[in-house]
Amino acid sequence: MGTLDEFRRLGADVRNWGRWGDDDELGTLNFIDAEKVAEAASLVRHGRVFALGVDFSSAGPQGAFAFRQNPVHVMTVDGGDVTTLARYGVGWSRNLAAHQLGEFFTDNPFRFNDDMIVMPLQAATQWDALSHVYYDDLLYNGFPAGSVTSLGAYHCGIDKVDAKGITSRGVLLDLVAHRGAQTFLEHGTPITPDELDRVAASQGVTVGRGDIVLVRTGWWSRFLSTGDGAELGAGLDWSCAAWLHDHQVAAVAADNLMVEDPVSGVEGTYLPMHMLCLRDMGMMLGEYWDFQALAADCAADGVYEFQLVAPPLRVTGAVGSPVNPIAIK
Ligand code: UVW
Repeated sequence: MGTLDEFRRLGADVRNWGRWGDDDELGTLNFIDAEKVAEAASLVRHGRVFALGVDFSSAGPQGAFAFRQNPVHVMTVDGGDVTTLARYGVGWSRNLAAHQLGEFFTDNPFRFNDDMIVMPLQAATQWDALSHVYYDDLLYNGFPAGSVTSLGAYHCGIDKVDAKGITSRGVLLDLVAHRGAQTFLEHGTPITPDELDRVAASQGVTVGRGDIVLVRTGWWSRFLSTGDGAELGAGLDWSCAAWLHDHQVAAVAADNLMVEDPVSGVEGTYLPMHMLCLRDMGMMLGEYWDFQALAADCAADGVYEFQLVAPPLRVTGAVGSPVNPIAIK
């Protein structure tokens, strides 16, 4: 178990503030340059596409924390409206929506359905923006934490990374296969930097500058079989922040709820790797990704690298974003 002093020392070691300028809000996505994007595209050899996003639905993994709910999806115009509104809508002047829909649906064959979704941006497959987590009242690159207001994140919002795509070479590290786990990595068995090296070596893949590393813990497969979104499983030990820093990784994503191990490896704080990655390094975290089909394909052909395309939504000032990432081989 590390101490808060050790945590702060590692924070100082991996801190990228000023590395790409005092006004930088991209963080380690800066490692992805034009050559890297072209290299990633050259990894597409067969045209096999793997969607890495999970369902956005009421059956999602939220519920354990009162501050996060599963998506609420409601229809705002549907076939049930047609008959009634075509007959009574026009002239229903005190209900403007009914009146307008009545005009659409009267005396012509045109019909349509509309819907809306209400959800925490962190509910399902997502990117954490750099403004998601902080400590000592400072965000990445020293921006004040108070710059995230009720109006959104003025600094380090998800909209700030739009220019990066996000696309790069993706590398899957399959911890489930490496450990020979039944479904997922058992709680209390955090993933160490040495183990990441061993997995990469056994898969015959290297991790380098600008890569987006995908860590398979099996948590999502487990959730699909149990429906228990509160089950903890295992994730990256906080010391993996140094490994990600040393390898000049652009971003890291996992198939679990928090990428890092749910048991804090630092006495006196929660989620130390979140703080080191998002706030000190400027490295985005992806959570609730689904690697099942991709992992099966990688095991079959022995190729663990691919083009990854994972653009967040341009939600102005948001501290995270839903994403439907695509891996292409
Ligand atoms: C927090 O860090 C609070 O949440 P998440 O694991 O979704 O990033």
